[in-house]
Amino acid sequence: MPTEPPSPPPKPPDPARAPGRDEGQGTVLAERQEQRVEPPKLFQVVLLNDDYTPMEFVVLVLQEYFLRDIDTATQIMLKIHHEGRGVCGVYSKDIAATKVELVQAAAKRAGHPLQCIMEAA
Ligand code: TYC
Repeated sequence: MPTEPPSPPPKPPDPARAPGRDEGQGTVLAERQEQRVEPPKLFQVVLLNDDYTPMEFVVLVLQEYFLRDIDTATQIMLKIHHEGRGVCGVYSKDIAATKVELVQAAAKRAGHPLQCIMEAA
């Protein structure tokens, strides 16, 4: 009984046909892919007014966590006191979230009800 000839081994991929390679005619094709990089979304960190947190503590928070000088910190604190809320700074998402956590932790440690939130700028 005749035996079947062994089947040929599978062919390796032809490197000349891979994208961007020499197509066998001395031409190299470069694939141009449009890349769009969106600018990072920004978030504002906002302090809310309350009736109990001392003004001095809010000014200290603005100096320590938002790097405001004492005059600017005082102006921001007074704006919050009169208008109910005020923007402390604008940051990328991670930095804003970290500032909110640090301020909330500092307020809790000091026993003040100060509220700090972040929102899309
Ligand atoms: N309203 C507070 C007071 O009269 C002061 C205050 C200002 C509290 C800003 C919070 O985010 C705040 N002691």
